[in-house]
This record gives sequence, structure tokens and C-alpha cells, in this order.
Amino acid sequence: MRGKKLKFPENFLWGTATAAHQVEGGTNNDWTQWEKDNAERLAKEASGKWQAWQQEKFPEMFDPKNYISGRACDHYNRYEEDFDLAKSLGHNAHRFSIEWSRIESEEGKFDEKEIEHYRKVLQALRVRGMEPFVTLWHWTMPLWLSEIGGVENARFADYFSRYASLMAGKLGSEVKFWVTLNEPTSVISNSYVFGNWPPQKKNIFSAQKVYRVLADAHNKAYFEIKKIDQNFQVGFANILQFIEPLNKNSFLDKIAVKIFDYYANKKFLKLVEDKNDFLAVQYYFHNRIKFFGQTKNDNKIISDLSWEIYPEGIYRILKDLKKYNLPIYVTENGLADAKDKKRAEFIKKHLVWIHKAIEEGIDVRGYFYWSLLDNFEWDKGFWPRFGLIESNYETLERKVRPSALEYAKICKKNELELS
Ligand code: IFM
Repeated sequence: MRGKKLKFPENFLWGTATAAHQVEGGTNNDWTQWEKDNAERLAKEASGKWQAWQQEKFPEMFDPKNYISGRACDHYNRYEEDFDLAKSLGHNAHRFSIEWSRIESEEGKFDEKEIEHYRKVLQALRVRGMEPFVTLWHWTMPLWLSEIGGVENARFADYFSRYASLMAGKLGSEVKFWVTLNEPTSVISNSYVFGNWPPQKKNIFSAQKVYRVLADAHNKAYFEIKKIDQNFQVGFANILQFIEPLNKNSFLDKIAVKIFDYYANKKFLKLVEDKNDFLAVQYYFHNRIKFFGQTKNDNKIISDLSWEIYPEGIYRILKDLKKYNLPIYVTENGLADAKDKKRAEFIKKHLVWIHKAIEEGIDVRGYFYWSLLDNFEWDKGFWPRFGLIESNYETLERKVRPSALEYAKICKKNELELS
């Protein structure tokens, strides 16, 4: 196998993904508010959440400042410098999100200056030869909207599709690929089932409602965006988990897999099935499920967040999507690895499995590593480091990690040489 070259299809898109709230800095939305109210608590709770080695390696988790997104890595002002780096690393595509709360900080009033800002971001990508993938909602929302219930309010779908339609109309000359929603099921589970994220509910009925509201939001936005230009390509970013029974011979464990798989992977897609021009797949998790009791992973190789690294899972997921007969983009896949010891191997191994899927007829057309830069990892704050580029949050200096150079070789040649 050594020296063997795995060629990717012509025009394959190579890049990274980011999200406004995690990189831009200076946002004012429901999360900004929640961070202020919860930073002290999150710092206090860290010792109960993380293992001893994590606490020792990342003492910043005990500092409330870690949980305030603040100026993040100031990508709002430094996007050109960051895109220069991405271009130098051979990327020909980039996924980012528009911060809705900047565009519509008051209901129905749209800020032309902020729209202009995103036009410049898009042009900065275009002049560098990078295809933009624009996410319209990566979880944060204007305060006025969260105050009236956010995604639990059925009108969310109308507000969202109005904003989506405006963005498509104003920025459409620079964009072909629109990603309506990022990972609806992450919001449903973290905000409405486990109660970790704002508005911190643990209510199965709210969760069921949010499935419907978000599906409605995607479907309406799809319709509005296509109304502006039929050639726009519209999808939503779907986090998919590879799930297996803990005991392959246990009937009950298999039933548990079916149930988990339905809610995590299938239900949302079913609700929006005929409103997608492509599938946007995000892969992080492999779980072995038991009917009663805890799920269990072997955790042989893990990231700094102790998430298991299981590259084969992406292949299994991709194969399962063949039935939809749509182009597929892997719009996120990545790991927290502050020392950059595992990242290059992580990327290569996932790409080997993606390549195998392509050889077997799965129409994968792009790969976006999460993330370009270290950024604000939601309720965990800044300590998990996902970036190909290290962010120094004090000086805002960027430092390209060795794994970024390994990934660059693949992007530039459109092939992976096995070592
Ligand atoms: O940081 C997140 C991103 O916002 C959505 N997908 C998963 C990433 C890592 O947790």
C-alpha cells in the first residue's frame, strides 16, 4: 500500500469550515447572552465533566473567561489574512456562516452594512479561487427571536425563510451552494433533550416540536432560495453518527440501535427529504449502543475531548446515503488536538475511507475539515483546539500547524499518497 496514490475526482472541493459565532468575535445574539449568564457555572462544573488528564492539560477550563466568546479569533476583521493562509494551503473551497443577528438585529430591519461585509467576505474567497459554501443558520439567533421562543416558535420558519430569501437575493451573484441549517439534531439534543445549551430544556415535547419547526424552516427556505434562482444548490448540514449494537448478537441492542438511529440520523432527513439538491454530511461520532444502560466505546484512540476516532464510520455512513442518489459533500469532519499529534493521520484515514466509498460509486464531491482556525467550541469554550491553524487568543497571531501542511499536499495534488 505504501506509495499508492489515491486520486480524487476532478473538481473535487477541498477546504475547511467555520461558523460565525465561533470565529468572528463581537457577536450579540442568544449565545452571547447565555455565555455571560453561565460562564462562572461552566468553569465550576469543569472538574466534574473532564478526566484528570484533560484538566491538567487544559487548565483554562477552570477560568470563566474560557466560556465567553468575546472577540474569538477576530475573523470578522481578519478574514482576508485567514483566506490568504487557506489559499496558500491549496484550498479551493470554504464553508462559513452568516451571522443572522448582525443582519437582522431588530425584527424586520436588515442591516445593509453587514450585508456588504458578507459580500466582501464572499468576494475575498472568489478572488482567491475558493468556492463558498454559505451556512445561513449555525445555531445563533437575534435576541428578539430568542425572546419569543426561538426554534420553539412556529413562526421561526417564516422569519428564517424571509432572511434566507433576502441573503440569496442580495448575495446570490457570489454564491452557488447554500446550507440552510447546521446540524438540526445537535440543537434538538443539546438544547431540548440534555439541557446543556440555551435555552437548557429537558423536554421531549419541545424536542419533537423543534424537529418540525426546523424542518419547516429548511423546507420554506429551500423554496424561497430556489425561487430566486433555480440553479442555486441548497442543502442542510446533517451530523450523522455511525451506530452499532454493543453486542452484535443481542436482539435488544439492535432494537436500541434502530431507535437511536431514527432520531439521530433518519427523522430529520425524512421531514425534508425532497428539498435537497445535495447532502451535506458531518461526521464525528461512532457509538456502540446497549438496550439498557450506557452506550460504550472502546476509546482506543481519542481526541482531546475524548471523542473516539473511528475513520471507517464515515464510509459506512456514506454507503448508507447511496439510496438518495444526490451529490454528497462532507461539510465537517475534524478533531480537537492541541498538540497536533493525531490530526494529519485523522484526516488521511478518513480520506482513505471516503475514497473507498467514491470507488464504490458514492458521489462524494468535497471535503471540508473542521476547522480552519482554533475557535470557540460552544459550551466548552476555547480550550478544545480544532484548527489546522493555531489561534493565539492573546495576540491573535495565527500559526499554521504541521497537519495543515500535510492536508495541503493532498489538496494541491487532488490525491492522497499512502505512507
Ligand atoms: O464546533 C462544532 C460545530 O459548530 C458544529 N459541528 C461540530 C463541531 C465540533 O463540535
